[in-house]
Amino acid sequence: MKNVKITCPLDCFDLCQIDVMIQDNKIVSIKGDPGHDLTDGVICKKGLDHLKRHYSNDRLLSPRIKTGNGWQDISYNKAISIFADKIKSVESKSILHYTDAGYGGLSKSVSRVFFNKLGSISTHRGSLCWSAGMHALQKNIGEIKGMNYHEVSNSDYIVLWGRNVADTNLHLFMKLKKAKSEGKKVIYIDPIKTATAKFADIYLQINPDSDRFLVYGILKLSSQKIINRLDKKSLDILNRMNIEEVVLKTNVSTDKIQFLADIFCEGELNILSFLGYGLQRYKNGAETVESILKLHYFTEKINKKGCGINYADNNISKRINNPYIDKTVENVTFVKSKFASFLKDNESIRMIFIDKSNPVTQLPNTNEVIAELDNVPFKVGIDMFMTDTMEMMDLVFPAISIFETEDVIYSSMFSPYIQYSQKCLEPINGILSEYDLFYRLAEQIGLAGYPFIDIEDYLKTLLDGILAENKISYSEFKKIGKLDFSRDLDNDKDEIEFLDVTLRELTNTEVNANKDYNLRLITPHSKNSLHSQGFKDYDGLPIIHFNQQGYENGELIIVASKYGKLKCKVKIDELCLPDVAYIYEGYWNKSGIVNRLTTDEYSNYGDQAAYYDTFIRIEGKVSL
Ligand SMILES: Nc1nc2c(c(=O)[nH]1)N[C@H]1C(S)=C(S)[C@@H](COP(=O)(O)OP(=O)(O)OC[C@H]3O[C@@H](n4cnc5c(=O)[nH]c(N)nc54)[C@H](O)[C@@H]3O)O[C@H]1N2
Ligand SMILES: Nc1nc2c(c(=O)[nH]1)N[C@H]1C(S)=C(S)[C@@H](COP(=O)(O)OP(=O)(O)OC[C@H]3O[C@@H](n4cnc5c(=O)[nH]c(N)nc54)[C@H](O)[C@@H]3O)O[C@H]1N2
Ligand code: SF4
Ligand SMILES: [Mo]
Repeated sequence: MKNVKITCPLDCFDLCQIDVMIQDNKIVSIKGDPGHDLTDGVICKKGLDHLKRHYSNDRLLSPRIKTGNGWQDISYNKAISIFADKIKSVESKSILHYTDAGYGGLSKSVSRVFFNKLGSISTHRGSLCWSAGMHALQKNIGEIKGMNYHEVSNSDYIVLWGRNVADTNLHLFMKLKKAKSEGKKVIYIDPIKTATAKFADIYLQINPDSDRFLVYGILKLSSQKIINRLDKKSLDILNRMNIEEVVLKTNVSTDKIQFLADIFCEGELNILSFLGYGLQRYKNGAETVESILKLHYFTEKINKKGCGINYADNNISKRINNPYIDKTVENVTFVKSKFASFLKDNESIRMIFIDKSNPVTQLPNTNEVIAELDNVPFKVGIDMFMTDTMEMMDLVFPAISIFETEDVIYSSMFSPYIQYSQKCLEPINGILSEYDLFYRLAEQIGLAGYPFIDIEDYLKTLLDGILAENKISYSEFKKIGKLDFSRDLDNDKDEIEFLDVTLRELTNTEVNANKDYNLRLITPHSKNSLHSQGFKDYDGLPIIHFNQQGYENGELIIVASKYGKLKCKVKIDELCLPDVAYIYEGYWNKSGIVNRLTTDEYSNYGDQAAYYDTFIRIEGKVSL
């Protein structure tokens, strides 16, 4: 029996290290590394599913091409020739590269290197995920800095602003369970009464997109010492607000706002805020994150033990330099959520390449995405499975699994580690890794400047700065398996400096703005699936949760937004706000893609998809 360590490559906060047991060239079992401080011997269902996905009968095992008679497997030689000929026949700007974080290892960054070497291409900017909040951090504190989880042990209160740790950040949840048993208090703020809400000591069922009003309410009810720190413009804004208005906007009572003001003003108490990303999937997302940063600034809950904010952290990513990407190449860019509009306005796009993502289910406004994607003459994708996106391609390449390559992985979301992931097995059926595929493609078209080096040299080069700083070699890094980049409060460089300390005038939420569509639709992330990946084998209807009179569990209804319609099964949630409904994101087309309903509008700052600014109505019941 051989024991190998890999890292979970999913787009998750936690970056678990996983022990893989191998016998006779077959993986027998996997489990969370008990010696890893964050993983602590536990991995979630999504992590355990890596094994099922690796050995799945549905896995793509060969390149395939769409023909008049459906899909046909073809050899790599043929598939690479077709791909290379197409690339050579079009101008680089008419190639669109669409990608996301479906796999987090550095080895698969070669697709970006490849397209960069082709010249100026078309690609997206902003994000479906976190970019409104990133904008707020960059603007207010000049860098993406996040307090590390070790500070939980020094804090008295932990405030979770829409960070649904029980479902999306399991290992912070485990740390908070321990913290609670030691007497620390957890406050959870979310419009939906999630599993985290049930776990918290104090739960505030806030109206969607209103956290920034809550923050201003807290500041308004703060002690004179805090008020004295505000400049005139900020004070004027607070003076013009009244607390009844804040209560109405937020659904949080005056008593609770006063309680928050009291703890934030109490000098002796240490408070840590963990911000989720659901909170900023609004047009006003950046303003919300900014307001929470400023709350910590004014109340001085920052730059000391047990205090601070965790949203994301670039301590590792800023140290990774890919010398093979020429940053002077200027691409044609569009806001990611506006993918379909860009295609509509740019008939010059002749070819699209999609990797590490499933835009047909994950981009907003699916109906337009499908219609516009359909018009692109040649489409190529790479995935482990025939997803709804891969079904729309003309040429598909299989992807290897995490067990089939060595890699280096980090997550800028939460885990402070960068980790080495060992190769466990040779790829099934001799399929090519993305690393080898792009190497061969680059060879075939004679791509100047492409790094024709082996994978180990590529990874080593990307880690140059990190290895030098830690005074270790790549082989030593492989042996240690991980390096820790936790922010350190004793290090001046890790202190947070505020660049802008004036409160801004707040923009109203869109609540009830749209009378034709009376329910706001939130589409959060589900516990057992990483986006669409865990819904592969689910073929029931999507489930809609709400608390509306006249409906019963299990009934089927049609819901509509101005973007499309969806057939759903009802699940009554008696704790749901009256004007809110929620459907988890990630369902495949065979069930019904929730993004058929969502808006493709984006945040005022940061180009973030404003998914949760979607409004729907119930069009009627349908029979089973
Ligand atoms: N199991 C699982 N884990 C995941 C993922 C997954 O798909 N599945 N995805 C990963 C990725 S890519 C991401 S981006 C993260 C996302 O991690 P989270 O941010 O934790 O997840 P979301 O589901 O986007 O939103 C969290 C909560 O925000 C709430 N919310 C919505 N609007 C507001 C608001 O205005 N104010 C407040 N206070 N709360 C609000 C939602 O109701 C939801 O419960 O999770 C990562 N982890
Ligand atoms: N309505 C709604 N929509 C949302 C969100 C929401 O809150 N609401 N959240 C958004 C967020 S936060 C995010 S981050 C995006 C995520 O959007 P995506 O990243 O597009 O979502 P996934 O479904 O995880 O798709 C990843 C794909 O990569 C494939 N894959 C896995 N390993 C590899 C590999 O090694 N190589 C290649 N080439 N492919 C691989 C998987 O099989 C899967 O099909 O979704 C967004 N969509
Ligand atoms: S999905 Fe997240 S919590 Fe689950 S095993 Fe992977 S890194 Fe760990
Ligand atoms: Mo995300």
